[in-house]
Amino acid sequence: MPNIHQIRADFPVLQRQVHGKPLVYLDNAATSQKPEAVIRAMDDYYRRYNANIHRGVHTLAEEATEAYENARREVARFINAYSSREIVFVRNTTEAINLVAYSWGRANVGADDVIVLTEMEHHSNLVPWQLLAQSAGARLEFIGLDPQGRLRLEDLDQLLGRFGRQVKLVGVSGMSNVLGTINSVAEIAERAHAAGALVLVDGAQSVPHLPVDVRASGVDFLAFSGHKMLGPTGVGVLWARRAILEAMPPFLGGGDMIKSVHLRHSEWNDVPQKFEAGTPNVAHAIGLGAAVDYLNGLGMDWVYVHEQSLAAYAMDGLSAVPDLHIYGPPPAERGGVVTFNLIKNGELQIHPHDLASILDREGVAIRAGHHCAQPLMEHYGVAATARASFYVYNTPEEVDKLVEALLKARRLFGLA
Ligand code: 7TS
Repeated sequence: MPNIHQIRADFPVLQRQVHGKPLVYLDNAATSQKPEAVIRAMDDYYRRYNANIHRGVHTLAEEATEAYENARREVARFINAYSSREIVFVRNTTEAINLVAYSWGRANVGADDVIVLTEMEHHSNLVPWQLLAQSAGARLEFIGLDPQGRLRLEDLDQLLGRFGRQVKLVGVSGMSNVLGTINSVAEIAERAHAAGALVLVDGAQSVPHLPVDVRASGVDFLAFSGHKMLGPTGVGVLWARRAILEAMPPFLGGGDMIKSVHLRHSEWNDVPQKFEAGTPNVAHAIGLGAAVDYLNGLGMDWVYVHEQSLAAYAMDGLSAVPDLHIYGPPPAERGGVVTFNLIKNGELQIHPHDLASILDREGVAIRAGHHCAQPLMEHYGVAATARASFYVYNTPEEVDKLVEALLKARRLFGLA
């Protein structure tokens, strides 16, 4: 059983103070903090074996290539991929989804075809499909939400029944970055596959926080970001089944993604190199490997239970704050994300940005805004919300500080 005090000691930034108060970092859905082991792994690469990969035969180049490819194997095992050849390193979730929309989308989606998404998607699982739909003449359809912020899977059935084989892809987030809703991607994959559609999961919030198994869930594409799972910024992952990746045309052209180049034509490299044109983010892929190692040390089952219990504790504590409305499902159906507003008779009592500023004075970091999910904000009829999101190093005492800070904010605003 991991010890929370030991975990906290692994994260240098947790030592710091903000406005004279100990930092309470509750903005993990935006990005996570980094343990010493991740910082050290990247530092070590630059200090001891910095070299370009896949090309040199000298010792440093071989060591760097081995470390980079080892990170790929670690990531593959982490999500139970069939092979590390299915792991494409990209910059982030956004780039992974754009890669699929551009490469797979242009080859497989035509006029009057349908992409099914959901009303809770982050902009990065929405805008790339809008771009594809515009260029291909395809249409976008949406799975709606029930009053608890769960997906209405009957909408999926209805769309699959209505459009049949025209539905080429169903794109859904594994976990909402606003509502915390954990979506049943295995069930969605089963229904979509029965109708001949592929399934893409935006794993930006699920892969860092829940055990994710691409074989068990049966999905076709999974996108996620290193920086939200204790790793560095600038590295993310696209996983897809190998046959799908092999059939997809390249996204970017250049060095490393080719087998041979002639003046007027070229032959593509095997996957995953076919999708990794140019010098990749070697240091940060190595850092991501170290982050995966760290998470494996904790165990993803523990990570999930820890965060879910913090969310339950927070929802309980926040119920003591008058007029505080929490969006989304009950604790048992969500991960460590709690989004709320101080709202009375439909009127915001304190704007979420003001709330976040007041909380910052208390050392408590939360996010306020639309969380890159403007259609979801529209669904709820608000422009912005406040959000606390938890990770492995957060404690119930920090949740208490969040609640105290909110009560203080109400007093500052003269609210009874
Ligand atoms: N998908 C989801 C579900 C996300 O939560 C995010 C980032 C992304 C995609 C994009 O990830 P990126 O690494 O490519 O930027 N979400 C947030 C957030 O909730 N607050 O800041 C970033």
